[in-house]
Amino acid sequence: MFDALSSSLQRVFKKLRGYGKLSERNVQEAMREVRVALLEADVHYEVVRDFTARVREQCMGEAVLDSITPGQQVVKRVHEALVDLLGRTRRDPDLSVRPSTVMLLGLHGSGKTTTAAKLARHWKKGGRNVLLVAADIRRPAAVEQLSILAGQVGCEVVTPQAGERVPAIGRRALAAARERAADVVVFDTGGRFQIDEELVAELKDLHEAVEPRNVILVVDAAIGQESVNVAQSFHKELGLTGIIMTKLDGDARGGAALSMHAVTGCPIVMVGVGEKLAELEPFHPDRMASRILGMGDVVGLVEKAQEAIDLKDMAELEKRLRKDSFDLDDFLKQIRQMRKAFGFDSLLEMLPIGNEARAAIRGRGGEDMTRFAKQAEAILSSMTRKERRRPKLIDGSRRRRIAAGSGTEVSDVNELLRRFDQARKMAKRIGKLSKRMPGGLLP
Ligand SMILES: Nc1nc2c(ncn2[C@@H]2O[C@H](COP(=O)(O)OP(=O)(O)OP(=O)(O)O)[C@@H](O)[C@H]2O)c(=O)[nH]1
Ligand SMILES: [Mg+2]
Repeated sequence: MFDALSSSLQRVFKKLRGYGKLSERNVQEAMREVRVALLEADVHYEVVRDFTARVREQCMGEAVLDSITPGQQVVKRVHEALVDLLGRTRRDPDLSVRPSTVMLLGLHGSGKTTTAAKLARHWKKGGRNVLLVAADIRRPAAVEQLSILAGQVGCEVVTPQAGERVPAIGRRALAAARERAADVVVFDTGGRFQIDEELVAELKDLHEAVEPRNVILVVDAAIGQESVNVAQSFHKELGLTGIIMTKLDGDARGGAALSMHAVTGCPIVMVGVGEKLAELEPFHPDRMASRILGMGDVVGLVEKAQEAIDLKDMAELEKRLRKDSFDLDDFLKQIRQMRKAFGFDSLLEMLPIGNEARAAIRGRGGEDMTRFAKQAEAILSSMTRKERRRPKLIDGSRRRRIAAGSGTEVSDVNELLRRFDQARKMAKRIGKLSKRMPGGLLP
């Protein structure tokens, strides 16, 4: 979503890094370009004005202009300002009491019902007992939709009884939550095309009945600047504790996400990045800023791997890494898991390789990756077990035999072995990183 912004900012920085020394004029010019980039990304103009003023002021001092790496220093200031803009620190919904209540609200189609199920899945994975509540009484289909999603997630759902009003459902749900010792209760509410009195009154009624600990606005990033106005109005009426932006996977320009915190003062707690129930991510201002500046999100990558990769295999892998006995069998397993674990795109997004390299890889296509994985499986299966265990054995004649056996060329076998070498080095680095992280890579 931040692709265009990301590319323009990286162009500005590339130019800056090119100068051995920066003049005030260079900084002025760069800030003008940053300003245009942000405005084009649809960031609120007042937010843009404050942002560039702050960075310009910080960059004019000796600390930046006279440093040996002035370009880097400017990037650092922009990064810091972006992190602040996005809310500085990660803020989780408050789940400190039992049951903790979470009321979701928002306009029609913003993604409330989907997000309710996504949150349930997310918290359930974290070991919490979650209860979903269908407090959208206007549309019977809405209750049905939430029930189906609850079924997929495997959690219970409270649905309205005939003639029951929203506050009554709320109270009944709270009683059910206590009875079932639920840790979290998520209320899905009805939406409207616009904020109107009736909607606000209904939401306030529910608010009064259940006194939710978390009041979270679900807002569609695709509606751009308008989403910031929506957030302001709901905040005024109901006092939001957090915001979830959905459809960040779409082609919205991202300005709304960048303006949201600055304008409303509310933290973005999570973001929706797709229709599937797993496509919800915690929002980390610093990581998001790094992504925007093309620095990638290595921590996010490791976390994603953690979630997707079979823990037993992972423990085994860590052991083998320590003994430095990572072999082609492990590689095959890794290829299969990687393919299963991440979509090619989300993996690419997180790699710290800059937009140009990313576009180049994309140009060659995700098919390349899939084709590689398939071919790799064929080549690896044509090896003997001994060869997979001890790749060093694979000399010229064995390579020819393997190529013939898998219907590939010797150059393909060479390429695979080269990639294996890379993967082994990468795995070793991740192994080291995991040792530095408290508790290792494993939760
Ligand atoms: N691409 C994408 N689609 C999403 C995301 N979140 C929700 N959607 C889709 O948006 C549409 C509307 O989602 P719902 O969850 O039904 O929205 P709602 O706010 O409950 O709508 P109402 O109950 O009618 O007010 C569905 O087609 C969802 O699949 C997201 O993060 N990315
Ligand atoms: Mg709904």
